[in-house]
This record gives sequence, C-alpha cells and structure tokens, in this order.
Amino acid sequence: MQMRLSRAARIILVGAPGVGKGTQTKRLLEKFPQLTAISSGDLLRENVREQTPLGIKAKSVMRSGKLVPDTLMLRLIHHELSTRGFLSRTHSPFILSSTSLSDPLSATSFVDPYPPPNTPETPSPSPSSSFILDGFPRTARQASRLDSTVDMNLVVNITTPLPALLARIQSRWVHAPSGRVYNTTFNAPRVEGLDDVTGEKLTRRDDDETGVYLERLKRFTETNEPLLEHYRRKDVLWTVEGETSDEITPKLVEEVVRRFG
Ligand code: G5P
Ligand code: MG
Repeated sequence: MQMRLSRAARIILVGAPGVGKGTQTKRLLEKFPQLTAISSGDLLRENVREQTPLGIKAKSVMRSGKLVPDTLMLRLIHHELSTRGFLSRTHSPFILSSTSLSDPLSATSFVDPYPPPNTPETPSPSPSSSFILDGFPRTARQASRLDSTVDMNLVVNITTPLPALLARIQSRWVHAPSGRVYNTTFNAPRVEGLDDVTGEKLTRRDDDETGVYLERLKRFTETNEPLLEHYRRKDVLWTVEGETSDEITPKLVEEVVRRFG
C-alpha cells in the first residue's frame, strides 16, 4: 500500500557497500510516491557510460575502489539538486556556467560550488520536495558542505553484519543502462542473466570484483565514523539493524511514517 508524506522528507542513506542502500531506496520510492532519489554511484556510472569528462576522470577511481574527490562529488550533487528543483536559489555561481554543467571538470575557476555556510539555501517545506540521497555524503567534509546548501532531516545508518555483504556483492548482477539491480540469491531475474524489462544481458559492476570490494570496504570503515558523528551532533541520525533487507524495510518505513507521515 502506498503512503503519503505530510512533511518534506530529506533523507540520507548511509551504510557499507552492499548493505542495501539501493534496495531500500527502491522500496521507499515504491511506498512513498512523493519521494525521488539521487544515487551518487548511479550518477557516476551514468557519467562513466556516457564518457563525459567527469565520467572519464571517475572511472579509474571507482575501478580502484577509492572515493571520487569531494570537489567533483559536490559539483555533481549540487547540479542534480538544483536541476531537480530542490534548491531555492537558482543563481548560484556554480550553475551559471553552461560549460561547467556539461563538463564539471573544466570549470576549475569555480573553487567551491557551495555558498558560504551563513547563506544556506532554503529547501521547500512541501512534502512533494522530498528526496533520498543514496551514497552521498560519505565523508564528514561532504556532509558539512551539504549542510550549507540544504538541511537534511533524517540520516539512516543501515547496519548488517559485514561478513554477509561480500557474498551479496559476488552474486550481484546489473542492467547497466537502467541501473536495475539483481542478485542470484535474493532477487534473481526471471530469466537467468537477462534483464526482466528489456531482456538485455546483465553484467557485473566493475568494482564488484572481490579485491576492489575490499578496498571499497576499507574506505567505508575509514570515513564512516566521522560521518556518523557529524550527523549525531546534528541530532538527525537514526540507526537500523538487520541481517537482511527484508528485516530492515518495515522498520525503515515505520520510522519514515513516524517522522513525516
Ligand atoms: P556506490 O554505487 O554508492 P556502494 O559501495 O556504496 O556503491 P553498493 O555496492 O551500491 O554501495 P548498496 O546500494 O548498499 O551497495 O546495496 P544494494 O545494491 O542494495 O545491494 C547489494 C546486492 O545485495 C544487490 O545485488 C541486492 O539485490 C542484494 N541484496 C540486498 N539485500 C539483500 C539481502 O537481504 N540478502 C541478500 N542475499 N542479498 C541482498 O558507489 C560506488 C563508487 O562510486 C564512488 C566511489 O568510488 C564508490 O566506491 N562514489 C563516491 N565517491 C566519493 N564520494 C561519494 N559520495 C561517492 N558516491 C559514490
Ligand atoms: Mg548502491
């Protein structure tokens, strides 16, 4: 059953690679039609596929399991929030340059896409301006820059015992053009190896190779605690635990309803 929000929900999903951020995002979108989502990983992969200057730069970083530099991430997310109408100010110096949009890397003269912290943009209070950020921010620095642009009002820290996650990653298959995600043990495609909607071949994500996954996990353990601490201090952090996504979803839905329903 779909549900309505009566207050604007601006939600961040935080958690280890493979914990189910994408899975929960998809389920929340189905449950709450007023929500939309921005996935930093999906945005980056789209840029890599389209071989944009940003994608060309990000490709090798992602393939090595490292984090894409904060400056690039901030530009990318700010642009996405602006074009989707989630920021009230449309005349940010960051988004004035059309070349900077098609080539975020070229606009090196714009040192910082974010306005100073004392001039935050005011997000719309309308429940239809509700959105989820999946995978951004993931460093405390990204978080404090985001603060100066838009106030997020719920940060969900998803936790599942780490040993379970590698197996999930090893059985993940994706339909790259659409971003649809499958798993041979959890949500298998109707026909093995083929996308349910288009019938096209599924592939593996470049960074799901075990060595790269372990590197991603290492980055996560290095950056996650300062990120959580940042949001703990702002009193918007909420932690949900579970062995599986199915265990986590009802708790998450209940919390969203409690806060924004
Ligand atoms: P991403 O794309 O953000 P990660 O590493 O944070 O990548 P990932 O791998 O996308 O996260 P997830 O979204 O948390 O994982 O998990 P998921 O896709 O929903 O579930 C994983 C698999 O398990 C799926 O096959 C799913 O079907 C299955 N599954 C789900 N639940 C269960 C369950 O209960 N049981 C079982 N058996 N299976 C289940 O970032 C990628 C890269 O982009 C860059 C970095 O280089 C990063 O490494 N990047 C950034 N760099 C800097 N700053 C940022 N903010 C960046 N964001 C991205
Ligand atoms: Mg994901």
